[in-house]
Amino acid sequence: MTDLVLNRRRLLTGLGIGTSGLLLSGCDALNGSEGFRSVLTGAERLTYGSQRAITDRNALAREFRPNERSPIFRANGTQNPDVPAYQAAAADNFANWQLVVDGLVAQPAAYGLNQLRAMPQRTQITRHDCVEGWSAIGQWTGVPLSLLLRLSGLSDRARFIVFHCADFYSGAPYYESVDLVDAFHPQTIIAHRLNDEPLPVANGAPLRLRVERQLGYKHAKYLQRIEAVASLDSVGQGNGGTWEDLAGYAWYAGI
Ligand SMILES: Nc1nc2c(c(=O)[nH]1)N[C@H]1C(S)=C(S)[C@@H](COP(=O)(O)O)O[C@H]1N2
Ligand SMILES: [Mo]
Repeated sequence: MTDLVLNRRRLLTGLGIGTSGLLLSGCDALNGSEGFRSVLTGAERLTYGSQRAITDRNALAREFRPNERSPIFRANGTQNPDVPAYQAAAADNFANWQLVVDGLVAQPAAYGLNQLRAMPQRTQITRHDCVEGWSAIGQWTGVPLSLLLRLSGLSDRARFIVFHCADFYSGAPYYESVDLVDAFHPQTIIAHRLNDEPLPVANGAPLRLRVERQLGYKHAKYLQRIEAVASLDSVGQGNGGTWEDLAGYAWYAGI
């Protein structure tokens, strides 16, 4: 079982904060050399180009004020999974619900809701856009997915994160997936609260993904398992998600 203590040093190391100071030392001495400066300028141009490509995907989705929230956050797709194990868990107020993190990680883990609630949280008020032509603004609170992936030690062979849900569509469990840019995006959270209340069953209780730069169908509800994989080929029918498999929806549904 994973060591759940959020040891400060481990967190900082995991977040890559510990070593950044090193980058600044020695610059002044080297700046005097013409050769070095032109190398630096070229490198800067390269970095700027790739930086822009990355920054676009990392840009934050717009966040709203509390008074801009929709009076009712509409529910769509499955609104109460017709699955005995889920119904039993709901009757028990999800007291024994477990979120598994496994696949290409050093330390697979399973977290109960209390453990997730005790971790660092992020709250954001965002607009959800469904392809069926409706939107709603809601306030979501949850654990950054990046934190869970770092706690489990994501392998450098991992390329995608798959979300496995408790409900079924056409005989198969609902699932979705994102790449690592979205997995580590600061607004990508495993949400357990909507508008300051525990997540309602209709909206994905007890846990659902928020991936704010993408359309509604990517926001997997009723989360049971988060799996790191190198390829999506052997997951579901191989297109990265339930609606991608069943209806040819785009896997990357950026907004
Ligand atoms: N497990 C699961 N996740 C799901 C769905 C679903 O049917 N099952 N529907 C998707 C679609 S199409 C949308 S628009 C949103 C709806 O989220 P909401 O019910 O909170 O509005 O959940 C998405 N995630
Ligand atoms: Mo949707």
